Amino acid sequence: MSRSMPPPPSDELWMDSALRHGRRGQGRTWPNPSVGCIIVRHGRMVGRGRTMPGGRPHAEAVAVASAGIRARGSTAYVTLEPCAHVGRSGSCADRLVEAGVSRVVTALKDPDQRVAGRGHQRLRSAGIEVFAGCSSESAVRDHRGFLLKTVVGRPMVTLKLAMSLDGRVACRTGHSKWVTGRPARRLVHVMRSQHDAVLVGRGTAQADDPSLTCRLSGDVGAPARIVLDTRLGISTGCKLAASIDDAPLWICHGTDCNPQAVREWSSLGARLVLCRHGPEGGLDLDDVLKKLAMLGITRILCEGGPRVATSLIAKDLVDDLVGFTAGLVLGGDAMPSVGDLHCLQVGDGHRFNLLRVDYVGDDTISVWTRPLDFHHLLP
Ligand code: AOF
Ligand code: ZN
Repeated sequence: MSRSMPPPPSDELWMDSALRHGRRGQGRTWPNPSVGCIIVRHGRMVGRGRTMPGGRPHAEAVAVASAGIRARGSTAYVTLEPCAHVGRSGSCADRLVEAGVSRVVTALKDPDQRVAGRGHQRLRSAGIEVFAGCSSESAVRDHRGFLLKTVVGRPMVTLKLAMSLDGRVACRTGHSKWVTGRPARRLVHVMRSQHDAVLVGRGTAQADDPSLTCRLSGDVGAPARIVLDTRLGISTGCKLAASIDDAPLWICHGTDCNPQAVREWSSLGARLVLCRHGPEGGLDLDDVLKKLAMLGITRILCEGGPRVATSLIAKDLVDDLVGFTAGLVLGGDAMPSVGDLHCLQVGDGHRFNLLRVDYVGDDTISVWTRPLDFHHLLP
């Protein structure tokens, strides 16, 4: 990919629309990225598409179909390099060529080995003008889960902490209902719908007995619920089991678990994922994330508890940190949102960059992120 001139400003505006449209599919397209595509002719949008649930059809196929003959002589804005491999229904680069598109603007190169520059090449060799690298920073952010899964072999992890002003998630008795208010809790359901899976440790699954389903009206996905339970000791009488028809339930466990529990959970319909043990006896989180990526998961929302949060942060596995903070003080004897990290100096802490802050009802939300280097995917 080469960049000769900066893109005209309208390219960035159209690409932002494509990114916004693609983002609306997040949480439902795994193992594929949620790509957005906008087709523009004579300054007007004539077609639009995004990756469909389950990952197919791809965005370009949907957009080209909606544009029909108006795609001739148009510019297509795609948030990821169009695929070049003949998958379940032909390559997107071929679709754009056949539709008569005359210019293609993309945000990023696709690191998938089957694509990796071949999509751009296919378009160029058909005489189409290609500009790659428009709004690439936003695209890296939107496709972060897919990029991490493909390049690093683990999903993106968003850690949600709902805490008091002094960073506590529950009283020392374990009582936690409710630290944050209803609007904040509702926003968590929206966040769930934007992830492929929601993850909790066994402690939280047992203490809170959550169902972790996505209770929103309208056309929303049903992210998989994942519990980390080394010994598979969680009771089959929990709400996660009772709601197994509403959303998939996966349990990551170790080698040392009761065969009776394996049989019971399997017959209930849970997917059991065997993972390696870490040095401290619990599950090795690197291995857990690797196994989940191999199963196609690209975006995980971790909802606690403190033990999982601590291990994820300690291992630098948190990509986005979302803090909901209530105007409540619970005191030093209450449960901290994150456990011991053994920092001796402030510099040993794990620093995140602020993306945005907002009010949610009587609480605040702050979204923090860690920089990610995907230079090789940029022009
Ligand atoms: C596109 N447009 O909307 C998406 C793309 O298994 P397949 O055949 O569906 O291909 C999946 C790969 O296609 C995926 O790994 C990624 O490289 C690309 N995703 N490409 O042109 C899309 N979702
Ligand atoms: Zn494609």
